[in-house]
Order: sequence, then structure tokens, then C-alpha cells
Amino acid sequence: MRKRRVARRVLVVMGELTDKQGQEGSVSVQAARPKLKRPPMYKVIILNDDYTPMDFVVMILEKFFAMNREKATRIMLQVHTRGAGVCGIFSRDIAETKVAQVENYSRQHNHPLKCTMEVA
Ligand code: TYC
Repeated sequence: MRKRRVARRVLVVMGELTDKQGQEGSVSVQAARPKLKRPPMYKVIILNDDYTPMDFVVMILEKFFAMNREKATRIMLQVHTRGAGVCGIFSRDIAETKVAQVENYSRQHNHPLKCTMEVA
């Protein structure tokens, strides 16, 4: 697990600008609780089917996921035997784009290959 970055923002509490002795200008300062979470990353997953040719799937993995032939073949065979496989992990926008690219390209070539994404 990556170390969380500590937010260094400071919350200035301006409630008591005049203290009990009537001295002006007292300001208390406390660390703010960090409230931002890192956005989730997404696994892009291809699914097996009975019709898409193996070499087409290998070509998809090379073209859209920058895999070399060896890795693309290994992932394709894993999907073929186990039903599904992870092609990569991306930010939500990039994952959505990969899913759309794979499905559009497959439809254009009349293959039913399905691709989906889920939080990593
Ligand atoms: N099962 C397909 C076949 O036998 C090959 C295939 C592999 C299809 C992976 C889709 O995501 C897939 N031709």
C-alpha cells in the first residue's frame, strides 16, 4: 500500500479574536483533516466467447494495450481457458476509452468480443 500524502493545509479558527484579557489578535491554528481521496483505478477485462478468433484477440491486445506478441498470447490463452482476463489498470477515463475502442473495433470486424471494467 502506497504511503498517504499528508495534507499540509491549515485551518485557521477565527472564532476568538479577542481573548479573556481583552487582548486582540489571538488566532488558534490547527491542522485540517485531509478530505481528498485518490480516485479509484479500474481494471480493463476482456471476456471469452466462442467466436472471436484467437489471432484477432492477440492483435487487439497488441494494438490497444501495447503488449508484445508473447504477453498478448499469454493473456489471450488465459482468457480462453479461464473466461476472463485483465488487460491493464487505468484511470476511469482511460479505462472507458479502452473498453470503447476494443468493442468498436471488434464490431467493425464483426466479432462479438466483449470488454468491461471494474474498480481495481
Ligand atoms: N475462445 C475463442 C476461440 O476459441 C478465443 C478467444 C479468446 C475469444 C479470448 C475471446 O477474449 C477472448 N476462438
